[in-house]
Amino acid sequence: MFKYDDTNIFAKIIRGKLPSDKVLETEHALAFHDINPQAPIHVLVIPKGPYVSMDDFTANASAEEIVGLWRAVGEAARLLDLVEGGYRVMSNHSANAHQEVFHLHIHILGGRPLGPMLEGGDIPPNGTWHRPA
Ligand code: DGP
Repeated sequence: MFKYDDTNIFAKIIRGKLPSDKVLETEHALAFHDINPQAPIHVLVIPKGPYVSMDDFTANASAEEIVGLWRAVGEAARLLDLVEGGYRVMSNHSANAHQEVFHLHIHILGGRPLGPMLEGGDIPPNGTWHRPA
């Protein structure tokens, strides 16, 4: 897997070298608005530690960091008043998921009906893709 590169955009945001429109900051996590929103509310929640993606994080982060990140996801959604209307949480790991920034980030999307879970993309015709058993 990729080695963490601390010149990535989100590492610079954590260090205060780049600005962000902050929603929440805790000991282990930072939440800020996505620069290219895909929904009326589109926020990213990132761990402060140096983790490339969900794979790196779930393999190597401490229990405190893992709890801290997921608590921040829930807290950010509450602060953004998304609980009643509903929201979607997702994270892209590597090529098939089209990960663009190589510091783990959890997307929170909401503010309108979001439709089916996956739209577009290169989905193979029926019968050629099988859910893993
Ligand atoms: P992903 O494809 O999951 O790696 O999504 C990366 C997201 O990061 C994408 O929705 C746009 C967002 N993004 C990229 N650069 C910046 C930035 O400089 N600031 C903010 N707030 N968001 C950014």
